[in-house]
Amino acid sequence: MRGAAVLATALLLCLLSLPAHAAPPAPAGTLPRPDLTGLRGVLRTAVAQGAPGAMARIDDHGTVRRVAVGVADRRTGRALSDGDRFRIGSVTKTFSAVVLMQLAAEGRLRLDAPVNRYLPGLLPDRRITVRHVLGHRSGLYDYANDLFARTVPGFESVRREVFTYRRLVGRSLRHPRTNRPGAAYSYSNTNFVVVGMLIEKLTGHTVRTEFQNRVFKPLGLRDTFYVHPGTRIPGRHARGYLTPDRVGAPLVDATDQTASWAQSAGAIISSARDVDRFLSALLSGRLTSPASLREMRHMVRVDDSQAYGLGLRRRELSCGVRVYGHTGAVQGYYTYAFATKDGRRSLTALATTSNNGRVLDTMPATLESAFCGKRPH
Ligand code: HEL
Repeated sequence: MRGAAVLATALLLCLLSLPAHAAPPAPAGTLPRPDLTGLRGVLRTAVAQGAPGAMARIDDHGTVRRVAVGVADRRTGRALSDGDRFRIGSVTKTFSAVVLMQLAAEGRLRLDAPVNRYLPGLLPDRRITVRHVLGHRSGLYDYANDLFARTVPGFESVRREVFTYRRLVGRSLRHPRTNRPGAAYSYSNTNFVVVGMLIEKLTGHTVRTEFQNRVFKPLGLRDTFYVHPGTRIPGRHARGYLTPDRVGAPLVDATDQTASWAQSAGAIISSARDVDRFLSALLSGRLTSPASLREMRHMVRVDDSQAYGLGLRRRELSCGVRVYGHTGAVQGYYTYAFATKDGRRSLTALATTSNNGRVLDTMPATLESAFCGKRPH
């Protein structure tokens, strides 16, 4: 009797700790069908709010669903297609995390060792571990806050710049740490610049080589590139448009840039097909050992509906489905890329503008349409 009461209390506590708007996690195998009409409506809204184009691709147990609205290029008026390549911004962080987790599984580094063991003297605090940087819990200040305090001048000042990793870390270290190592989640590009440095130090190769050999080639990602410090997107691609801070100012075509400010934190170019394939491979265990995937999916709560693992976000949807992936914002492009826990349904959605608050607020609804199968309100 007493056992049952304890169990009931535990269950109640567990339910109370769920986000206010979310249903309990949905049991496996009950995923609703995607709502393509709803998805098209969300993308149309993003275009009405100022994105020149918006598109999404769902890969669902081998069935592909595609929706695209608006243009890929405002000058030529070419229609956007789900096959267009684009800059995926911080979805790159999941690729970088995969490479580092592979190196950890090969015994080349320990997640709980100090970063400075592998990069002597880099960080001012020896307590910052590899796990802290992968989970944004290092307290390293995000140098992007300073770079992009003013959106268009900030972008134009880095558009053709080539940064070394050390220079980016140096910019972060001008500021005090945001928290004690491990004490709190605080998102920072600096963490994934450190991840890039670790990859290069441990392998003796560039991150481009490691991405290619460990992820792009094995998965056959033929639309995926790490172009740094070149400025062009190869092949057919969507142009990306930055929204200036001044209301009514014309959009800035931000497609061509070195993305050197981002590198291993955000410089990959890809397509919806490839990103879906990547997430599906990762979550179904084809890129890391089962133990590494468990570590990546071990989450720290960010807010009511989100949590962060190691280079991996989790979103909890209104229907109780939990999805794993990342979001990305690089000048001109805003990406949502998530998949179910088993990787069998994945969604990549893109809006071809960034720094537009209304579009950014609209894009999460793509997840509801893709995984909850009902029209978003
Ligand atoms: S920000 C994010 C997203 N992440 C982070 C990273 C990435 N992208 C950046 O740090 C770029 C900053 C934005 C640049 C620019 C724009 O919107 O294009 N904004 C400004 O200049 C504002 N003054 C947490 C949203 C992520 O989803 O992980 O990607």
